[in-house]
Order: sequence, then structure tokens, then C-alpha cells
Amino acid sequence: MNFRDEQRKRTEYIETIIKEYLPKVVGHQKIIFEAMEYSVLAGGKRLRPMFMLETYRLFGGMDLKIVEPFLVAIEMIHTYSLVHDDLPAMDNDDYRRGRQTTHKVYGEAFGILAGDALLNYAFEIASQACDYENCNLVAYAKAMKVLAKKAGVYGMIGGQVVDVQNSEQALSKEQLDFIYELKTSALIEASMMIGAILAGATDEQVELVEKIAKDTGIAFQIKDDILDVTSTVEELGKPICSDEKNIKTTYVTLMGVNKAQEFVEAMSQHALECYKLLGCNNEFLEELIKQLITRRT
Ligand code: GRG
Repeated sequence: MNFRDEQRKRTEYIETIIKEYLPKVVGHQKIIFEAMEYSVLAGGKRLRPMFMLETYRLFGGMDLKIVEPFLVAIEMIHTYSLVHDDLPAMDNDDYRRGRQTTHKVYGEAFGILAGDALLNYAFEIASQACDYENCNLVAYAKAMKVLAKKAGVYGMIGGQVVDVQNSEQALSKEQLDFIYELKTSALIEASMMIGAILAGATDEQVELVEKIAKDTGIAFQIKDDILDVTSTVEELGKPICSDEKNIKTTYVTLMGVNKAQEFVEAMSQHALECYKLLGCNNEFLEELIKQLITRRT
């Protein structure tokens, strides 16, 4: 398998369906449709839908029509979080995904509204999955429950709250792990759990998938800390050294780059050990988890 080729094919597929589901840029409120499209089509690695799709396939899921609304929904929720995170009241960043941030182009009010719109539209789209004739309504309801919870106050928003509340303060590794688990891992957990649920995985399998995604998400976030000090604006498509600018405690400020990289490797390794316990195989998914250890973007 050529991983890069396979990754490109999947990215193209995900972007095609995102475009299909985006609202038409017409009507009196068309500025918001434009801002949504600007934000969500700006590029990005499409990792969360990719994790969902590959976990769906891992458990034998073959009917893409069932999973597609959720693939789009998770990327919209992720994009809304980036749009809001870049706002003046949060990180106040001018660049994201290689171009100007949404509020820089459309103004602050529409930056806020574009994020709100993406979040709400994500649930509108996901709810369409139940209209499909082959939809298993129990699995669908479980998937919706996971999506709502992991994006909310017990998931990503909760993590962001603790992060904002403690900004400019020294944090312990335990406090940082709490923030990372919610702020970053929660959406990756939602992605993989929804893929598993829609493919018919058992509750025990979904629990194991949640653990794999948690470790993968924490490794991903620590790598993000490392790239913030070792990468370039061109490679990342967003400002570097932003943690220093925002006076944030990260794994790098706590223990330095080398030790932080050891944690990335250990967490990814643990995720892969749990993955082996599932007893089913998806070569691409396994490689995707491994690639996060050495990623440059
Ligand atoms: C504002 C509700 C709200 C939440 C914000 C997700 C988040 C919480 C903030 C975004 C900034 C940040 C450091 C998030 C942690 C997760 C992370 C590393 C996001 C970037 O994800 P990538 O690298 O981005 O997958 P692309 O652009 O590739 O999709």
C-alpha cells in the first residue's frame, strides 16, 4: 500500500461529499453560506472524517450512504471550533489552513455566526442519516448521542473552557492531560466511535475504540505542541510559536521537545496495542495512527 496515495484518495472523496452537503450560496443570508464554505473548504487534513470512515470499514461497514452525513458533520464541528478558536476573544489568530482566518475576511460578527452555523448545520446534516431507507435507527441514535456529547461541555467545549480559564497559568501534567483529552481527543473519539457504531460494532468494541482514539488524540495534541516550536508557517499554514504568544503550558514547556516526542510515541504505541486487541484489521487505519508520530503538518 502506498500510504500517501491512499490518503490523497480519501481526502478527495471526503472533500467531494463535503461540497455536496454544503448549502447553496443563495438567499438573503448568503453571506453566512459563503463564510461557511470559505472556512470548511480552506483545506485541512480531514483527519476526523478519515478516522470515522476507516473505523467504519474496520468493522465491515460498506454502505457509505449511512456514514457520509456523519463524515461531513464531524468536519463541520471541527471547523467551527477552529473558526471560534481564532477569534479575537480566544487566540486572535490571522492565519489558518494557509489563508486568512474567517473573522479576518468576514469580520468578527460573521466569524462568530459562521462557527455557530457550522455547528448547527452539522446536526442538521447528521439528522438526515435517519431518512435513508437502510438506516439502523438504534445505531443512528447512538451515533447522534456520541456526536452531541463529545462536542459539548463534557467533551471539546469543556476542554476549551478549562484551557481558557487557565491560560497564562502554570499547569501540571495532570491538568494538561485533562484539557487535551477533552479539547482534542473528544472529537477523535467521536469520529472513531461513530464509525464503529454505524458499522454494527458491539458496546465492548466501541469502548475499546474510545480508548484507542483517546490515546491517539493526546499523541496528536502533543505533536501539535512540538510542531508549534519546530515547524514553519509555510508547512503548518498557521502561525508558529503561538503557545508562547498565548503564554500556554504545553508538553514542550513542561518537559522539552525530546521528552514530549517520547510521549507521542508511547501514547501512539499504546493506541496500537489496544487496536490489536480488536482482532480486526485495516492496514490504512493502522498506518494513519503510526504516521501521526512523524507528521510534519
Ligand atoms: C472554540 C468551542 C471551541 C473549541 C476550540 C479544537 C479547539 C477547541 C481549538 C482549536 C485549536 C487547537 C489547538 C485545537 C486542538 C486540536 C487541534 C490540534 C486542532 C487542529 O487540528 P488539525 O491539525 O487541523 O487536524 P486541520 O486544519 O488539518 O483540520
